[in-house]
Amino acid sequence: MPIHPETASTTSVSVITGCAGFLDTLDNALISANNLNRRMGLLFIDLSHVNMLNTRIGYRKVSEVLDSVHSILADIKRPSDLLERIDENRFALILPDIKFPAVIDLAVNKVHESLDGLRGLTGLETTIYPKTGIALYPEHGKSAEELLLEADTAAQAAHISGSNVMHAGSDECLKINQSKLIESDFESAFMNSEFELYYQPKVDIASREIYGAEALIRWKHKDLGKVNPELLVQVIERGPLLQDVTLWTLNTALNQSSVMREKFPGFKIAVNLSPGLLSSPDLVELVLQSLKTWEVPHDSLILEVTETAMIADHKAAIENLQKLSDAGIMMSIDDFGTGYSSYSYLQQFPVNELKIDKSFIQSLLTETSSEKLVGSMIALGKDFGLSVLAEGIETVEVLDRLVELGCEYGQGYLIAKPMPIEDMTEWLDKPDW
Ligand code: G
Ligand code: MN
Repeated sequence: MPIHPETASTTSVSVITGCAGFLDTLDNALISANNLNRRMGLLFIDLSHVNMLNTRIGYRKVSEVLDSVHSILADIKRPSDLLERIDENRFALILPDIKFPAVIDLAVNKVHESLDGLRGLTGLETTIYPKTGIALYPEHGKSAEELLLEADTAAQAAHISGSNVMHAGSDECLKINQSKLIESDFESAFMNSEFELYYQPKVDIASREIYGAEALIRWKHKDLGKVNPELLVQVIERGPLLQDVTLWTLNTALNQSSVMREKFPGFKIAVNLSPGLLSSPDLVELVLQSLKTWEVPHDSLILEVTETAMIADHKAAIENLQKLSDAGIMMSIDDFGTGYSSYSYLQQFPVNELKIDKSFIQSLLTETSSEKLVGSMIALGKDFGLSVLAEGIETVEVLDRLVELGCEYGQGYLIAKPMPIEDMTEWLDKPDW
């Protein structure tokens, strides 16, 4: 069944007041659908975004628009369909007999097309389309509560994704709901120490010596399992705990690096620094304090900063990075090649390492342009006296080609996947790549 029990039970949904009457209607419809062995469709038609127009067209006009939506929907519905106004700006259309799912898409199209006429009423250029969530009985819920929740959640997912229609249980809908769940559980998970650092080795690809490791944050959610790392980083960067999480990462990585540094003197531990923190007035002090706490030599720490962050070009950011660099900390440009094509920041920012983005490395042997670009980036890095590292090395053929092109360092699944500290410590004793 496509319904996602965890999502359905925990995702926050919009506040619907006074919907008891509607739930009774829906329950009755479900009972008949069940008795007649029919499939039923529920359209949750949400116009709450229209309230944003209060300032532009006034409360009275907005209220008129919503009333018009109601009459338009009442006009176009088939006699057997049930229309309910759940509250001021939300409507439900129950389609009691769906022979095949495409019927429901036709109904949604009809709803949206019919609202084209609102343009005249609002005087606005664009039509006010509702955000419609679609749920089917019995696929997405067996009770009125379940079905409404699925349709409502789908409508909210439509809002978030910027589309007008969303089917409950679709991949996109599940993805959006998952990210909402992750966002709402994130803070307590952090407080409860549910996060963990994984380490991915960075190596000298020609001599095969170990050069260091990058610390990467991971979270195993109690219901959803391993959270997609990219999604996790997005949630962290958008949220209020960015500085706390970064400090936790820095301190944990510096603390855990002692084992790695004992095995390999000169081992460099790399920590990612979010763009949002670069200009923080506390940054330099906090980093220096962590190094002192864990007694880590300054040049054993690499701070990885994405190219896009550098382009932001804030005076405070430049000053911070300069201070960190003056203190002997290594600076690295992460995901190099994906940002702006201006390289002026190579002059403005103190940089020691350049990490070529994995998209170029993964297409190195299949796209001539990638090979040319990688060759140029290696030459550029060397001209500036930087260590050049290729990210995302997955095959021996790519590794060999990078060595031929003069690339010094590498990182990627071929060498090792990111792993917990225990595995990393073992791997360092026997680097089998
Ligand atoms: O570019 P950045 O440092 O943000 O990328 C780190 C991410 O890339 C990590 O989450 C890691 O899991 C992933 N990664 C590391 N090596 C590889 C690889 O060889 N292939 C792919 N597809 N992803 C990788
Ligand atoms: Mn990185």
